[in-house]
Amino acid sequence: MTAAPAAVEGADLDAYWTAVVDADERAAHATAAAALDRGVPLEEVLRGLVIASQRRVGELWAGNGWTVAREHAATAISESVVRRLGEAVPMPAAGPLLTVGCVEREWHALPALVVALTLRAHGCRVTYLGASASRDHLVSAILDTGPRAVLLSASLNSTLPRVRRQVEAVRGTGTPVVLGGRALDSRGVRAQRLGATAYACTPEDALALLPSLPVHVGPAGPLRHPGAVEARSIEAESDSISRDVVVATTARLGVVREHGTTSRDDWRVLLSTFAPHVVDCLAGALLTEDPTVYSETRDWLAGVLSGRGAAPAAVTVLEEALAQRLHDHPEAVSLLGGA
Ligand code: B12
Repeated sequence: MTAAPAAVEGADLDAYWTAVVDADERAAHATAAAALDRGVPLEEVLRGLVIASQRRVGELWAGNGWTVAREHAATAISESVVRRLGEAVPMPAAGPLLTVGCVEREWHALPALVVALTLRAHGCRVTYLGASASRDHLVSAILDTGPRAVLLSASLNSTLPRVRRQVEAVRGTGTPVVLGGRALDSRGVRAQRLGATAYACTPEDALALLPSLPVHVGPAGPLRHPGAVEARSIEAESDSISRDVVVATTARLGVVREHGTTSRDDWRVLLSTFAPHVVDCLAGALLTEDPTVYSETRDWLAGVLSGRGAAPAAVTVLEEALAQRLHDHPEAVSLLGGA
């Protein structure tokens, strides 16, 4: 009988978390390296330390326990740990060539980095494009290297309309495209509606489905349902819609912002900052015909704002302002009414 591989223990996570909180990159890396030396597989180290600690980071920020600056600092520690662990994983000389990246305006690079490193550790040659790869950049990378498949990571529901454009661009080169990340649902329905060749929940799942991917794919079929037409119009006007909605919402809530004195973590600042995210999520819901793309975001925003002292009605007021601004978009109005 072969012994089960060693696992990450509670003490490892405690030590890793303390290092992240103290912004001690050396101690964080030493904890991860010690677990590897004990025989814990790389994927388990990534899952048990990096992903587990990033989950805590997210909860602390959402609950107003941490500022965005602390969230950034903690992520920078884990990102650097993952890069250093990656230095010990050589690029294989053979094996399928894959391109891994994030869609435009997606700054959650760490999930894609974890995916890239896990695939490399399993014998794939990986080109990692990092955060927010433009369509031109992505297409040039594909044409330069001719990968077996492109794997795109999407953490934000608001990136789904841009995911669609990247899927179109990748499929335009004939290359299969696999989607993954928190913006997709676990059954892969959103990915399928966006025209992806496949959806994978984890890098291991992606690895398992690689052999079944077609070698060549045709262009993505057009999305012509009424929601898709509205989604494109909302996307085109996203900035002005967001601005109008913030003006209407703050007027109705009687919000006064003192310029230069309000912190970027204040709920009034966040309301303005996140309005474009909400608008793009609405477009994503219409495009994928999945209202939960929007309702998840609405619920998330309600939690974030109420944890920072906003009036309980703030999100309802924002939603009403959005419905009013989009009065000539019946699918959007209906989705907002039923969400
Ligand atoms: C750190 C972080 C940030 C950092 C990112 C910095 C960086 N360099 O990455 C900063 C501060 C910039 C940030 C900003 C924002 N963030 Co943020 N962020 C996070 C946080 C806390 C951790 C992300 C992370 O590193 N995860 C670790 C990775 C490794 O885990 P993972 O995502 O689970 O990835 C695994 C799988 O999903 C899968 N996978 C992922 N991609 C792919 C791709 C393929 C092809 C495959 C096969 C698999 C796969 O494999 C991975 C390994 O198993 C998450 C919460 C969380 N728990 O993840 C929120 C989170 C992603 N952020 C969120 C939001 C809303 C935002 C902001 C809009 C608001 C904000 N918080 O300031 C902005 C938007 C910025 C932008 N335009 O991109 C939401 C997204 C909700 C949604 N679905 O829309 C989350 C989920 C938090 C939450 N619950 O509200 N964020």
